[in-house]
Amino acid sequence: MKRRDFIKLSLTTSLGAVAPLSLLDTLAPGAAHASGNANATKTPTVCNMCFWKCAGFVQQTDNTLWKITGNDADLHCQGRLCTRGTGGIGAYTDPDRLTSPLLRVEENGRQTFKPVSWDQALNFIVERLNRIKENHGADRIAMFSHGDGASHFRHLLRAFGADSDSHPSYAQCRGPRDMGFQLTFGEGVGSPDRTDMANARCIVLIGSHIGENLHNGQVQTFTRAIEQGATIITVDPRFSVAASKSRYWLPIKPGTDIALLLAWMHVLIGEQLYDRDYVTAHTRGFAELQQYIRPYTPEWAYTETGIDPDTIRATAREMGKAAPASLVHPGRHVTWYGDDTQRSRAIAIINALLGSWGREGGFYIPERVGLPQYPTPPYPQARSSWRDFTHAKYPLAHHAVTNTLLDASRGDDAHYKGWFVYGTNLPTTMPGIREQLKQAVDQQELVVVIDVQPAEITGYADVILPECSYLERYDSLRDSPERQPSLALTMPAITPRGDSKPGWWIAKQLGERLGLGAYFPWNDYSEVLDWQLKQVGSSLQEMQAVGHKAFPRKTARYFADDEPRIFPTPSGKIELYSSTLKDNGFDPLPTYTRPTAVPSGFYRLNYGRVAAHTFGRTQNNPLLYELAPENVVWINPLIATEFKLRSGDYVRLKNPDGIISNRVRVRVTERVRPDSVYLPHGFGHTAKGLRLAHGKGADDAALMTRPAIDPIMGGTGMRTNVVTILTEGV
Ligand SMILES: Nc1nc2c(c(=O)[nH]1)N[C@H]1C(S)=C(S)[C@@H](COP(=O)(O)OP(=O)(O)OC[C@H]3O[C@@H](n4cnc5c(=O)[nH]c(N)nc54)[C@H](O)[C@@H]3O)O[C@H]1N2
Ligand SMILES: Nc1nc2c(c(=O)[nH]1)N[C@H]1C(S)=C(S)[C@@H](COP(=O)(O)OP(=O)(O)OC[C@H]3O[C@@H](n4cnc5c(=O)[nH]c(N)nc54)[C@H](O)[C@@H]3O)O[C@H]1N2
Ligand code: SF4
Ligand SMILES: [Mo]
Repeated sequence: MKRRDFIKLSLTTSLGAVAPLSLLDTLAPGAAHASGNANATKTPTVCNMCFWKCAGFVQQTDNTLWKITGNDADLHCQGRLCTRGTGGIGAYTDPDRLTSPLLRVEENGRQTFKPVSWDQALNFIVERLNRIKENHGADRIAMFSHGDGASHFRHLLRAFGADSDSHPSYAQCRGPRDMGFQLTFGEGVGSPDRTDMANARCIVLIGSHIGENLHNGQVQTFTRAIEQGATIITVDPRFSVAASKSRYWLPIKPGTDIALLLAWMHVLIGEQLYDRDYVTAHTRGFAELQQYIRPYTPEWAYTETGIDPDTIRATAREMGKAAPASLVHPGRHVTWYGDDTQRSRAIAIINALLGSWGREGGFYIPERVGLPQYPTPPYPQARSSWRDFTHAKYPLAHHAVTNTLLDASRGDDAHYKGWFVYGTNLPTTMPGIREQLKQAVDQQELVVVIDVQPAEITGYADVILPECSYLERYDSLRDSPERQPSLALTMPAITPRGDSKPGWWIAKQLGERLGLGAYFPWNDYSEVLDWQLKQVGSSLQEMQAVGHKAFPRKTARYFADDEPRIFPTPSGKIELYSSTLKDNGFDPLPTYTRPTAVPSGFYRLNYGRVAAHTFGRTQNNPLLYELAPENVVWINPLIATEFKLRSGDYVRLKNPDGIISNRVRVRVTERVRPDSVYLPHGFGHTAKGLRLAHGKGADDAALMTRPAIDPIMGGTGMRTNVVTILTEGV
């Protein structure tokens, strides 16, 4: 008998209505352009509907939220919000929200969640935390989190003596890219991605489906590049929105991008199209690279990728001609086939050959304001940390790999004894771990989930703590590394619904009950913000009026051509050849591995984003639900004919391990290759409390039972999975 049964939370409904959808049509104009309402008050906010963090204003009349608009001064959005940003009001109105702390109890032999007071919930957690500390040590608490709001709980746990926080945005998203760029340039790409697309004359997208991937400022700079006549080259097996805006679309055979990248290097070097001065001044390992890429001709790559040699040469020449205002976009979600760090290295190397790193139209040097931390006592030394588990397997990883903390939470000798989960829906976010998740949760003496809605992860909790939405709370100031340093404020526009509370309040309450009050020496988080702002010559009062404030840069945005530079790599140069990889037993130059063949009768499971939703977090938002209630699976006409399917028909997808999806509608389209199907991520919710989203569409994550793990940094490669199509009885 499991200690915990998985409980599908079920709460009580009604719907709202909303806005239109369609590259720039999906971005609504900002405050200055929008139709006005003289009585509306405007409260600054930073959109939390995804992690691009656009600054905006919440407009309201009579304590009723009216609309959210972009802040014209902010470069993340330039006054426009995307569909999800304007739909943020639904994050407040969603009737299925969590509004009370919930405690797992046993009633009549059945486990269920019971609403309890904050006192009861907090005391329960404190009692368990103290017990874990006494029996095992304070370091035995792991945290899984996504988003800035987690900072309050990281602070709490560090003060308590635990240093084991991990985010899916590393091992399930950007990790391989940041590792590939770090190894090459000594620095990662960061967020917002430091691409200077607005000034680029040639942009290559490897996958990056900008337009469906709706990172606002990025969509705008990409659009500007197109308007200014930049050459766009999109490499994608699917005819994406970005592909439709491109001069060249390269419908590559899935999983073969490294072959294409090697052939591009072959042409760039062979035809002397690379930036010789830059390469001579700043890089190390060119001779090894030149020797290495000799066999990787476009003709060789053709047999791997299906892209004809003339196109490979023509596109390499376009890239070379535009250099250094020429970039290969590093991508963002890059955990694809398990060889992802090597693919990201190949992308980084091409950018080095083009001389685009640190150059106008390539990659700018980001700068942040660098707010000081509010003074609190130093943290105690944690007896163990995430490093013990992540570095044991992946010594080069810069951040905790979620999977390594999960593994250290399983089995009779599980190291971790308690979990905090903040803002991440692990069952749908970490493919291939559902059984391990149950095992790990079973070993925990305490599982706290802090969320805004009854998502799947809440069913694994002992205690569910309802955070209020970003529209109802102060949160940390946005201080991102970017083109122009700036700060942006999140503050409450309206009183929290029900008994939901801001994260800072929850963390402070727990801190005080644990005897850690010295780490929370303020009454209200606004005091922390005011103190921080005053250190940089602003104040909370100023920010409450303007919402966003730009600061002058202290350093140059681009490299000066004649200046020697020291890169933060071991050699001080851009490392085309990576001795670090070699010393750790990996290939020092990017190697191509042919992807495993798709078995007959199966199709590669491809996935991506839809404009109206963020991951799996917005499907139950009543406004966004109206726009896109379910996903559809894209199927090539050849396959549709074989299965006698038409657009709109329902099918189920089945993977080789027998997992069968919910029924999902078909979209028959030439835009996908016949060797794959495309299923947007985030749908097919199984949590009953998400009454709108429950059962709507199919869940890609459930079908991903065979991910490929990146041996260099532990990333979860998700595109190795295959499915077959079921048409009977759906
Ligand atoms: N609307 C919306 N926008 C978002 C998000 C969201 O949830 N909703 N999430 C944000 C986040 S966190 C991230 S990380 C990004 C993710 O967005 P991206 O970084 O753009 O993600 P990718 O995986 O590069 O893009 C998916 C594309 O890769 C293509 N693809 C599949 N297999 C291959 C292959 O083998 N080779 C090549 N070259 N292409 C392939 C797919 O067909 C698809 O078009 O989006 C961000 N923007
Ligand atoms: N199968 C598959 N897996 C993927 C991806 C994929 O495309 N397919 N994409 C990967 C990528 S690129 C990323 S970045 C990750 C994203 O991974 P996650 O961020 O875990 O994705 P979500 O499903 O949006 O889960 C977010 C959770 O946070 C909660 N939440 C939302 N707002 C708040 C808030 O203000 N406070 C609190 N406390 N909670 C909040 C939501 O209710 C939800 O439970 O997923 C990765 N995993
Ligand atoms: S890109 Fe859209 S969802 Fe993301 S922060 Fe900006 S407005 Fe919000
Ligand atoms: Mo991501």
